[in-house]
Amino acid sequence: MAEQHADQPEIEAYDGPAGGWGSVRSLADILPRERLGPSALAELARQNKPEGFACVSCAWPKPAEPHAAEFCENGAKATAWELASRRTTPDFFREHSLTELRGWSDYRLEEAGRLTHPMRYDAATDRYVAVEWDEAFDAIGAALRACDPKSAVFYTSGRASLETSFLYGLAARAYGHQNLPDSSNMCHESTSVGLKAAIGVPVGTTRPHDFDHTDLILFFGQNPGSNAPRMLRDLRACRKRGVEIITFNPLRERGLERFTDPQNPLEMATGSETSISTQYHQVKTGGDLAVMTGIARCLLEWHDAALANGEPGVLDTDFIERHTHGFDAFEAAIRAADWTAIVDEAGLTRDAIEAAARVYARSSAVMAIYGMGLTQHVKGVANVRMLVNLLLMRGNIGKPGAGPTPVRGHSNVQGQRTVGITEKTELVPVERIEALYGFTAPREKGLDTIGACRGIVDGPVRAFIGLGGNFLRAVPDSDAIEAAWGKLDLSVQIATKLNRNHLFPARDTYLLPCLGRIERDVQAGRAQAVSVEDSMSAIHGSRGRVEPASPHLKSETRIVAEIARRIVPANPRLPWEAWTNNYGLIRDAIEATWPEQFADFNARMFTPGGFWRGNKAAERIWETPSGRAEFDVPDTLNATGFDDAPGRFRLMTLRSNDQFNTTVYGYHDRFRGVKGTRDILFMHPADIAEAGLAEGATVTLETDAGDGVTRRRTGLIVTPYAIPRGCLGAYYPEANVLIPLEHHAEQSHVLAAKSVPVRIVTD
Ligand SMILES: Nc1nc2c(c(=O)[nH]1)N[C@H]1C(S)=C(S)[C@@H](COP(=O)(O)OP(=O)(O)OC[C@H]3O[C@@H](n4cnc5c(=O)[nH]c(N)nc54)[C@H](O)[C@@H]3O)O[C@H]1N2
Ligand SMILES: Nc1nc2c(c(=O)[nH]1)N[C@H]1C(S)=C(S)[C@@H](COP(=O)(O)OP(=O)(O)OC[C@H]3O[C@@H](n4cnc5c(=O)[nH]c(N)nc54)[C@H](O)[C@@H]3O)O[C@H]1N2
Ligand SMILES: [Mo]
Repeated sequence: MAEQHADQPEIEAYDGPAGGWGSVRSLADILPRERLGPSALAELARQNKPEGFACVSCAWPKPAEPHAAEFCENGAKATAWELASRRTTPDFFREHSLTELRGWSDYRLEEAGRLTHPMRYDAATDRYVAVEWDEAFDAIGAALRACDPKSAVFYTSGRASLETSFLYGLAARAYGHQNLPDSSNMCHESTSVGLKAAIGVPVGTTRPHDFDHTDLILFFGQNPGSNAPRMLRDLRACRKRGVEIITFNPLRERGLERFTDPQNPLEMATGSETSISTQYHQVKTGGDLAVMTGIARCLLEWHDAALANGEPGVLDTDFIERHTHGFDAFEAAIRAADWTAIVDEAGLTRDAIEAAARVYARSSAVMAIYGMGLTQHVKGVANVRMLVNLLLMRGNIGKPGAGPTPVRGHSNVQGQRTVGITEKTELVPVERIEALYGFTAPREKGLDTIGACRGIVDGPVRAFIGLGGNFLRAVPDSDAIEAAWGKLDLSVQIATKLNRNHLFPARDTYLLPCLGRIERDVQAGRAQAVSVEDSMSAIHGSRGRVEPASPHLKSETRIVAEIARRIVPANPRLPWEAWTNNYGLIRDAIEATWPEQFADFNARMFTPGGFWRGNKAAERIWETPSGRAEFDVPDTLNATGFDDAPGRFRLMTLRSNDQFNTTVYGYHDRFRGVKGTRDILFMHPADIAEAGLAEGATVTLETDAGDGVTRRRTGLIVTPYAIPRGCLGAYYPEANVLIPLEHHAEQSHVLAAKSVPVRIVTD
């Protein structure tokens, strides 16, 4: 295991608000850390502007009328990370073998700077050596042609543009597979599966203006202060209008408590804060099904009582009759649920659940915002469906100010799914693709992330292409997958900075450096723009203007096309070269493939605020088998997928405020008061005492999955924290070694990263 410490650990509660001066100070640290001068600030000002670039960090919608500086602390960190002045050159690789680099931390690897040259792994010296682009492409093409297409995996991390993603999916299918896992498989796939089954669309139904019409926000398992900070302004505006925000989260996340807008001079000068949540419920990890069952139960009981008193009911019976299916079975199951079990599984009192239900029962337009706290559980899909059940009970979908609002992760993760990055045939217009592009597309379901991992361990997967990301570090059972990587015939990583995945060679191994989204992308003498889709289905153009980090970089689109033309038989309807010379032609192809959603794509791509590609459920048109929105009957109150047992804890893996997924920007999780280390175990003080541990002691966690495999993470510092009893927290990705590959969500296969059964073993 690589070293992870920066300096001396310091743990001290932070009492500032989210945003505020803390975020300004944190910003002031970033530029020198990446050795950037003030000119970087000019770039920051172009972030999320109509003619600027779409932030490379999160997918939160970019407004039509942006603020002077439409970015947040963490968006700025992401920009600075890409603008970094250091370079990881061929000299760097001459100095360091892969064996040595495997001992470096994630932080140190990426801190080495932007990759500058295409590299090939040389086993004799255990080093990457520079290679010419054409030589690399030819060798990759030959290796792929030599293997069965079904044994190749083309992974995508959610950052690549719509244009690149479309070509990548097309290349895979024309070559002969749809093994197209993407980071969404580890993220909101529970949403894509759950919402599709419930309301016929795989995405949320709300839009930015819904914040102006809502009167209650139910907030489940998402941490906006760190992971979507621009949302805090929407939440603040809602609070100023008196909108209630009811939060369910095992941790008291600062962004959901209080916020000072760092871009509001008056608030900054006076230190005024807006309190965000009007009710804050520290639900047990995996307790949301119980909470939502309790709320539903209250609504049914109050509905009965209201009708008995001759008052209007609490349920929207008209909506339920006209628009839904399956209510009777749902109602029977909820009425049969036992309050003692609900309270026990939720870890909240009945009064607390009733208090939330009371506000829900009197609100007329309700948004339900959620993130990984719901999706990354064995019952992740059931969580999403239960949230929809609650909304359906009161007709809270398809009207202003109401609807499910999943907060997507990567800046284009939702869009990649829209343009064909999926292993599921039914999610792409296969026949239209065949007719337009003149090849026979595979019909057999491809591999998702879990399937790809199994295939790497068991052997049928022979080749892996990573279009961005850090697959090896992001997946569960990361030690086991690392150990199996060497069995591959081919590993190709398209990346901007060095990460741990790049340090595990296959028989043939290539590291291909690409342009970032902020950089100028010139093809055939013309500057190109790309596009991305945000969390609320709006498509935005993005134009990079910065001088590329190295003259040897190629765009992701060009790299994908160069590989494609070497593995797909020549075909005039697949004009890889013409597409790469003019991305506008790729957008025409996207429009031809999905005409309804992408009409006039080129003309509309720079619409302020993006153009909306539409959403049937938002119009109350339900594209489900029954033609109605579907109620779902949960089969349990416990989302973890395992029973409690003496000594067994529920471990959640968490992001700090100083990282983007596996990219560690630094060692300061400001809001949680942790500095200098990521080797932390958050634990309730009474659990610490009961286990006979002392604050600051180091312990080992061992997975308690009963599958005969030993999985351990050592050296975690016991840290008293306001977390429910029986629950623990540790940082992702360092804790991924503890998550069994088969501990994933039913149906969606999202790793159950928020509830891993573990035991504490003293070091
Ligand atoms: N700066 C920054 N921005 C990011 C990212 C980043 O790493 N850094 N990552 C991006 C990506 S890819 C994604 S997917 C999103 C992730 O954004 P989030 O969805 O916020 O993901 P997490 O940080 O994993 O945190 C999930 C939250 O759920 C809570 N939680 C854990 N278990 C439960 C539970 O059982 N029930 C409930 N109700 N809550 C629970 C945790 O306490 C935490 O507040 O952010 C995106 N934006
Ligand atoms: N335990 C645990 N595991 C998790 C999660 C969790 O909450 N807990 N969250 C899951 C989630 S939500 C996600 S989305 C996945 C994330 O999984 P990934 O998307 O695979 O991982 P990232 O860390 O976002 O990828 C970072 C790398 O992307 C490359 N990169 C950055 N920008 C670019 C670019 O513009 N182009 C290219 N080609 N490469 C670029 C850099 O080399 C960088 O090292 O992890 C999942 N794993
Ligand atoms: Mo994600």
